[in-house]
Amino acid sequence: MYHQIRLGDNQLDSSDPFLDNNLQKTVVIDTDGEVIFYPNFFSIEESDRLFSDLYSSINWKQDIIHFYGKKIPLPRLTGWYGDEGKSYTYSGIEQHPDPWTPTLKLIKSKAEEISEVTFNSVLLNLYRHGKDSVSWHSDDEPELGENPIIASISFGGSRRFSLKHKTSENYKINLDLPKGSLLLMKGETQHCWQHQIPKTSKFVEPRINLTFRVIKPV
Ligand SMILES: O=C(O)CCC(=O)C(=O)O
Ligand SMILES: [Mn+2]
Repeated sequence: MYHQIRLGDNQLDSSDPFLDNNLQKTVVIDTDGEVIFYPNFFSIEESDRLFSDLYSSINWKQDIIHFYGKKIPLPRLTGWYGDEGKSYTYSGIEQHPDPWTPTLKLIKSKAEEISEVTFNSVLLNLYRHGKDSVSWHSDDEPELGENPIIASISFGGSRRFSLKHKTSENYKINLDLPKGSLLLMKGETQHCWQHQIPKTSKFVEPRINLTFRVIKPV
């Protein structure tokens, strides 16, 4: 089975007390985990302002992974911010967070209000063009605990996001993540599903993604 979620398919769930009248919500996955999509979590104006702010103020780094004796630069730039002492290993790279900035605190508090979680760190990715990507993975590092809740916010150019079930091979979902959107991944999602941002040969504007996380002592 192949699922394609289009923006026009989003349905308003007015029974959710966190939603104001303009906030749309779509349940993307409700089997073996839960993924909820809010396409217009931030307004276009606010998203453009936050994109410019983050683009110029984040301490963007080019991480390198070691693969069969070769040094391979990750196909994106990253930034890592959070509470002091919350270090985290990602793709074999130990990350030490920079301290929260006022802009990140503002975005974090909006993410926390809807997620009902206090996040202590955020990983930022900058996809400079269509050749930047993140390959199939689950956010299942031990520091994230058993069933992590991850709030993923996007600014800048829209990119395709894909989810595939780990055992039901042909169960796959594609959705585009536009500027200002929030994707909440919870429950068993990271056990049962993988996700990616594939490369594209189409022209795409630079994109910034923030994934707010709770890092636990291991
Ligand atoms: O850019 C995205 O939307 C996803 C990023 C991601 O999956 C990650 O950093 O773990
Ligand atoms: Mn991820």
